[in-house]
Amino acid sequence: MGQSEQAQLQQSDPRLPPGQRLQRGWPVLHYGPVPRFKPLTWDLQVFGATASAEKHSWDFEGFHELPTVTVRSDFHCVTRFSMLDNEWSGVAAATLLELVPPAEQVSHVMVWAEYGYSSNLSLADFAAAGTVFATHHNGEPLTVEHGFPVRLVVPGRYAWKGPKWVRAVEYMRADRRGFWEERGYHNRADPWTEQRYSYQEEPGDGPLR
Ligand SMILES: Nc1nc2c(c(=O)[nH]1)N[C@H]1C(S)=C(S)[C@@H](COP(=O)(O)O)O[C@H]1N2
Ligand SMILES: [Mo]
Repeated sequence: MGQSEQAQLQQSDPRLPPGQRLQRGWPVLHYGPVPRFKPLTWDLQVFGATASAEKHSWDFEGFHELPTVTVRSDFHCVTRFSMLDNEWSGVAAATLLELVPPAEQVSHVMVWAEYGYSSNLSLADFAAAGTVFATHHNGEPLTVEHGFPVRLVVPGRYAWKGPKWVRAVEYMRADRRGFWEERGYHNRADPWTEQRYSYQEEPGDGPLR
């Protein structure tokens, strides 16, 4: 099979959203430096509009005692590369919601990472079955470049919605833009309808900028 035929086949894979192509290997892509992991001070916090009005945090050991899941999903970067059928293991976002219930009015979350990177999600996207705080990819611990010790994975959204080096989840009573959402990227980020840029947003897709 020639290379162009192979490319044709790949482009016609029904798992590939419009405008995306398959990527061999796993590129490293992020803004800013790779943070150094500090085991003694690392924690993962849940704060903001919790039902108890208290914030909650796990240290590194505590987080690794939480129940884990393994999920398979496809990964789509807005720069147009996709990787299909990734196996992610870690703690389901739904588990965090059970352990630290949000207040009734919570509609969105902001997921925070080292150095202030952030991304906002609807509560529905966050609670979705495939949304996971991943510690492993295809059975291997995450490397530091790919987000060790924990990154979020949100299937069904462009990959910038999944912060690497996650440190906190903020429960919110209203939507607010995260790092890329403030810088010209679409608030909803659905790859199937190519919600790439904020100029494509319709009324109701996100808060005013
Ligand atoms: N903390 C942080 N997380 C991030 C980013 C970033 O700049 N900082 N970039 C996002 C983008 S745009 C993509 S495509 C994926 C890339 O993940 P990878 O480097 O593991 O392929 O990480 C996402 N998570
Ligand atoms: Mo990306």
